[in-house]
Amino acid sequence: MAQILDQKIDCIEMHTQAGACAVISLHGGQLLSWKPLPHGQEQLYLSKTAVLDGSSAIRGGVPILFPHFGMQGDSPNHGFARLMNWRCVARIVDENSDTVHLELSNNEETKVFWRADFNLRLIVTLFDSSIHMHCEVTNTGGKEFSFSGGLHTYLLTHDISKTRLSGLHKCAYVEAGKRYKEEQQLVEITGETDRVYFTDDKEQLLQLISPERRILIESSGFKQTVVWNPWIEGARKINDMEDQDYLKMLCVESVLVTEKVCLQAGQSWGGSQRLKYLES
Ligand code: TA6
Repeated sequence: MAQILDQKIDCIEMHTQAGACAVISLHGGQLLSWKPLPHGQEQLYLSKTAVLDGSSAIRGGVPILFPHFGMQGDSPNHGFARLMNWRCVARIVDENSDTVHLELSNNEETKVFWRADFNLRLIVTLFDSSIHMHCEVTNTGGKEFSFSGGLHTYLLTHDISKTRLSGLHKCAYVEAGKRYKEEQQLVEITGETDRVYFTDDKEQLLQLISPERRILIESSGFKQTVVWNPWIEGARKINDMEDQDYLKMLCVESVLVTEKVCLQAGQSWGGSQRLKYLES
């Protein structure tokens, strides 16, 4: 277990034998860094002003949103999972990969926000040029419950004006309460963007394309993909993000937003996101 950046949060450093690495924080069960081969360059945005002392959600990496996406009653925005301490329950290292299993289950702190008995397991597997994040939710109590949420992945880019997202052409989306169909083959981000794409029945994979590289984004189980960039005005309003950082990030989130998943006692659900590094 390592402490990063002289901060108070405990992190697990992951490695493959060939040299890919990743860092995952127990606070929030949150991937903070991913450096795939062949170049070992950082692929995730993590704000320089992110709060890394465990007192709030961490701005960047891959926050886990659970048990709801966005606001719900008095519960924190995007749920409490990204505010809680998770535990590491397994570590499996082999010649090609490094896998960490983290868990969060109901406790006195979660009961303040949500009465359900649950277990949320995050399995992160690091390969040389890809990383796989799998979430498994189990109803461990006697009553059914419903949840939403997902993986709020912050991808790093050197210049948003030269960054494109492929794989969304003709896909229906909702933004600011209105429905649209994506007209662009390659989606450009030219202003504040906060869209829920209905990617469930799409066969094509998404790709973040930038001059320095491409990232393949593959989801399963999650019915929607949120694409978010706050742009300059939005970034100014976010305390833990520098004003110009909207130029360096794009969130491509594998999520459940519009419908909740209902689990009966004893039932489980799984969803995953896989990121793969490709040369441009
Ligand atoms: O997923 C997009 C979004 O819901 C945006 O509307 C934006 O507010 C963002 O998440 C960040 O939320 P946060 O609570 O982390 O500031």
